[in-house]
Amino acid sequence: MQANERLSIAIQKKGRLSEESLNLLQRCGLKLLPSKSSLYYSAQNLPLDILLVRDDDIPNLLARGVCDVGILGENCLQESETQANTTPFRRIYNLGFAKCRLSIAIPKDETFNDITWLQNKTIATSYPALLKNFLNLHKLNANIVSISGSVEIAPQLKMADAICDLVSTGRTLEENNLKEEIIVLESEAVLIQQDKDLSEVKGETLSVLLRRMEGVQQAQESKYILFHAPKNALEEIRKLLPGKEMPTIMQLDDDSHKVAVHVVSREGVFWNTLENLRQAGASSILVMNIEKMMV
Ligand code: PRT
Ligand code: ZN
Repeated sequence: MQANERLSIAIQKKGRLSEESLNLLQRCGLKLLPSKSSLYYSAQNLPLDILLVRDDDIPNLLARGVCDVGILGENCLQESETQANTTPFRRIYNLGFAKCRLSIAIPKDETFNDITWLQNKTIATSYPALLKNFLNLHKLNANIVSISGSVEIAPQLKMADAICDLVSTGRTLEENNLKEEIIVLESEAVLIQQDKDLSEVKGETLSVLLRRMEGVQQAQESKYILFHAPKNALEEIRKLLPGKEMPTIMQLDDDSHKVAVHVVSREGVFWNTLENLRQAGASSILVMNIEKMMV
């Protein structure tokens, strides 16, 4: 196979997305060999390479055809699409990690009645294009100060009245005496490609990878539940099973009144579900993680 038929995936080299991106690809069964330069990994068991780059560079690398697909935050992607005003990238898969929101926050001692508070204010952000869009949408006029880091200190430095920045736990806002008022965008990591089809070989590699990603995600969200139950309680127990999956029911060797029930739940299994199962007659309840899944 020619070198250019290897699918290249760009992921963040160092930062909040890097560990989970690499972890996901490894859980898809890729055996990765790092390059001497530490700029990329080569997969040994699929025609695929992983490029390690800054997340902000990923849209540009895709647009130039340097790589085929990339993993980055929806926030970063939308800022880049809005700035460049180009055809949107194709979102192939929402990956469910690096969840955060781009929010407008103001000093705690300010009274915020509604969005018009922002009128003629100065707002510091690393997302000027998304903020400008948002303000235009609400027919508001505000002065945007574009800064690349430590946005949260701008109000203390009297550089701005408010900020528009990423929030996940809210601790940074709290530490800087700010309160979150408006969510501009909800974000998570996404797998993207340019809005055009890949070659047949690369497309096939991507399909294999996507199937495995789905398997990893399903396995992550699912639990395998096993328990014993009296036959006459099965009807009630069925109603309590999370996810309403079809259970496997097996006769127990030494007890003709009881059966063993196995079921895959596609939802989280909470303590109160287990307590309800127990109350309905279930015993020896086990809840196990699933490593891989293909349906
Ligand atoms: O060097 P490179 O350009 O590759 O990395 P970067 O510095 O641009 O990005 P990085 O690694 O900080 O973040 C990468 C991506 O992670 C972001 O683009 C988001 O998609 C996602 N992400 C998820 C976050 C956060 N959560 C997050 N909390 N990115 C940044 N933050 C910062 C935020 O800016 C603020 O300073 O964390 C602080 C707030 O966190 P809380 O928990 O205190 O609310
Ligand atoms: Zn970045």
